[in-house]
Amino acid sequence: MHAKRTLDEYIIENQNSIPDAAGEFSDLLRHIGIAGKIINRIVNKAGLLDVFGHDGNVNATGDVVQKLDLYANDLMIEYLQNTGVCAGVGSEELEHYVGFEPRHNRQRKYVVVLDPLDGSSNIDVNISVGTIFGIYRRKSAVDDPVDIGDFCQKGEALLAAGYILYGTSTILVYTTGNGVNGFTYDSGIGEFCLSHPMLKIPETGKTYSVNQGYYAQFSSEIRNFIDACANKGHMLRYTGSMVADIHRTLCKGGIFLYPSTAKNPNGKLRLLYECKPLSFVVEQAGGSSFDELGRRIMEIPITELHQKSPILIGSTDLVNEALSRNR
Ligand code: P6P
Repeated sequence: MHAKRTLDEYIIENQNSIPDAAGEFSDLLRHIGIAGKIINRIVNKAGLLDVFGHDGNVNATGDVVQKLDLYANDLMIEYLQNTGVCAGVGSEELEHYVGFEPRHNRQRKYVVVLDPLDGSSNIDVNISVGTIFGIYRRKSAVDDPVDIGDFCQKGEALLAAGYILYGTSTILVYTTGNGVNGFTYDSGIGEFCLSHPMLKIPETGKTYSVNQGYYAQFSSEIRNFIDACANKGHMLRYTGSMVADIHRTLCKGGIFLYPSTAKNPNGKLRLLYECKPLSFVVEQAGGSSFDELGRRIMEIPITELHQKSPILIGSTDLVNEALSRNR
């Protein structure tokens, strides 16, 4: 019987892929995993705790804040701060980035961008939700306070990115630029175990994922592409939870689209802590990710923390077909 390969073992075995990591980078990934296990426990019991519903506020980008959003946000921040190597966090739940004081006499070399609980409005109805994270090396000096320039970096500068999907099972998927691996949580031993080694997205697929309710607000080119998918008999699958839709697309092939609409002329999804980390993962798995104008998501400059972008992401054949209608 083969021993299960845990996330911790995999991270340590591969930590040399990050220059001058000296174990610090591994600590960062491991702490994200630990926080994910705790969030998983709470998400799985949400119906039994007073964590359903929202706390009556809206976040920096106008989304109604669910109680669990704040819980996940505070937990992730606590664990990242405790590593001593994270200098600060840019989170969907916080209007401004948060900087950390020095800890354990370690050098705060990295910053983390985070959507602590994406799709959280689905929690009350038991639909999968997820955590999205990206790790950058800070640009400012390690002994200085972080500044906005440490966070507003292009996707190409990402050292690592991934997500934790709290679904029928809980899986942590991440890349450090050398392929994509998935680790399924085994509650029997309390560890994420390698279950999806070197994930590759199929070059094409028969599933398109878009909120059909906005069809009338899409550009004619996007509507033409959606019509072509429907006429080919492709399946429409949309959960309202980006991490779940992207994970299905990654595993089965297909395309996820959140185009610009009258309501969201720049798209709804956030470039820094949703689009770029997930684009890093999908590209590393052999897929593509662009905005409606054909700009590669990983190259789009970021000027503000909560900047939004339309996104077409998934199997390269389908993304190219969608874009060909815009050219
Ligand atoms: P809509 C969840 O709020 C989210 O940020 C993503 O997880 C999801 O893909 C999208 O918004 C859903 O938005 O407008 O279709 O409800």
